[in-house]
Amino acid sequence: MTVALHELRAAIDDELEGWLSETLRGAGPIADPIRYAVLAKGKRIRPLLFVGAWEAAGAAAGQGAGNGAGALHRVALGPELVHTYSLIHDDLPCMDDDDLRRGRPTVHVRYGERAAVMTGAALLPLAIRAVAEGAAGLKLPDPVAGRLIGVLTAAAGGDGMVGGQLLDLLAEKKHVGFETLERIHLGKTARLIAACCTMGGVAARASDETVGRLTRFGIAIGLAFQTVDDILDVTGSSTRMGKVGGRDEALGKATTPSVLGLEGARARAEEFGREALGEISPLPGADRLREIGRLVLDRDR
Ligand code: GRG
Repeated sequence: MTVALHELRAAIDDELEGWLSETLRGAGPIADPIRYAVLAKGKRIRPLLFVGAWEAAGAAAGQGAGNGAGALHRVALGPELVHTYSLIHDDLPCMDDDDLRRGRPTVHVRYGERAAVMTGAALLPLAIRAVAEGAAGLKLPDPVAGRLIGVLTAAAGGDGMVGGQLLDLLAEKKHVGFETLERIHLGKTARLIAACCTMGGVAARASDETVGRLTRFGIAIGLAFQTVDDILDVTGSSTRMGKVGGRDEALGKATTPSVLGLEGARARAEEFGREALGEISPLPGADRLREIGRLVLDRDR
């Protein structure tokens, strides 16, 4: 039986809470800022995409259901932990210098800069551990577990999220064209989002054809996600978003509205959305993934 999206999100939150309590036992003072950052109210889009992609790949009836659901959700923690690390580092004074995140003071404001750097660093190995443990729980063969970790780490690294973030910083206060902007968005945001979708297909042992569709869906929905994020930074409510709006303009960031205007950005987000949904239209189990895709496009936080 498939559960509603809010129930799935609650199950992922439960897994996060339970797994961190168990894993951080004996970790000492780093446990507090880790829990503070991870258990704050994130939307959990990335773990939801992982589970949605796994269902779309046709695995819902078999592996991972019942007793295996915990293991599936544990794999889903991997991308969420990488993402949370990126938010902590992105908020640092030497990066975007933000004070508010997920409706609370940022980790460096609450615990100090040194603790924030170390909290982010601690989340990366935790992410790999979650994927490895989840894959073992799902009884996936070692090469499949290795592939899951490979997809996640490639997306997080120098030609993915970290590389995209550097391009983003280098583009500050410069005039950039749409192609450069798309490279930045692909690296800093879409690669990790796409990795969640690829990982769902890989964990479900889907065909290359299906995994390819899920990856292309993930890239397009990831580009839509960042475009909507740029729009919300201009039009959104800081209270609703849990972070301060208007920061992109203050920092002189290259964004879709700054390059294409607000209307152009909205049209671009819809175009990416259509492209994404088209990729998964032949997959019979893709209802959940479509629902998450629409959530990405229609979100207000
Ligand atoms: C400092 C070594 C080092 C690396 C930096 C900071 C970083 C790596 C990458 C930053 C990538 C980044 C923050 C991209 C923005 C992606 C984005 C729009 C995040 C917001 O995601 P949501 O809305 O957040 O899903 P919640 O809080 O809901 O989880």
